[in-house]
Amino acid sequence: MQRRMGCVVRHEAEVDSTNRQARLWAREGAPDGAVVVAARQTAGRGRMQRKWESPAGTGLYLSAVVRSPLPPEKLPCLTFAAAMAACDACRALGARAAVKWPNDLVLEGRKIAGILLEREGDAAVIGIGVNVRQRLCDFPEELREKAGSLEMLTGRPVDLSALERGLIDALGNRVAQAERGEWRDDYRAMCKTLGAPVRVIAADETFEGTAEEMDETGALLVRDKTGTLRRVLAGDVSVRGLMGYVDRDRA
Ligand code: BT5
Repeated sequence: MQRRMGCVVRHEAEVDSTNRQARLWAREGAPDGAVVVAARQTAGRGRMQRKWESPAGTGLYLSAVVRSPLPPEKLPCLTFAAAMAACDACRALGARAAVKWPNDLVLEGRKIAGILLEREGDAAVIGIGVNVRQRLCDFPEELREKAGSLEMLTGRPVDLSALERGLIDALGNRVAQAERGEWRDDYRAMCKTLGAPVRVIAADETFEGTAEEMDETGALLVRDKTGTLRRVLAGDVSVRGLMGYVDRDRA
């Protein structure tokens, strides 16, 4: 059977953003599972108009077009599928990565990867950026406390093509799992935010508490200091550990 994810893979030396390119491609009829990979992004982006640092040859920048049978309200679970896929691919290299709710991958308390899920018509576009070769000095000053790369943190060389293949395969498996509605248990097991003290930073308020659970929609349930359980939706907020970006002793 022909594989779904990565059925066509476009490799580009440089693009503005693989998500933007995948969205254009989706509009032109890219098949389900089509993937764009770039060696460098000049306008890599994160959520909420934030920037994703994407220097040449140091990271994996990849976006997949997914034409999922999931109803639109369930598509956000593809973010969780992608975070698990990135985690699988990094763990296959021996890196003890974990997921930080909702869309980050962390290793030793540092962010090594991020996920950006967007919609283009009926299609979903899943963007994944993984830091592979950066040294600390390669990151802009403001990220040096919280960002890291696979090679920097494991001390071992990483074959970018092998990581790309591993990530595409893992993404295929995790998307299929999410479409069967079975993503939650594995995500909870990989997610280091659960049980941890967190600071929730929303547009209109910031509060602290303990992340107790994640519900079946993927919302985080945080017990605040007054004892109230508050439902926090991915997309609206940033969540920080209280001892740095994530709690390092839990990485
Ligand atoms: C994300 O957003 O983490 C999603 C990143 C998705 C990037 C991929 S690369 C392939 C595809 N094409 C794209 O254009 N995007 C996707 P968010 O949770 O909003 O985090 C963004 C924040 O992470 C920034 O504001 C910085 O603080 C930090 N950051 C930026 N670049 C980073 C890097 N290379 N490593 C670690 N942290 C970074």
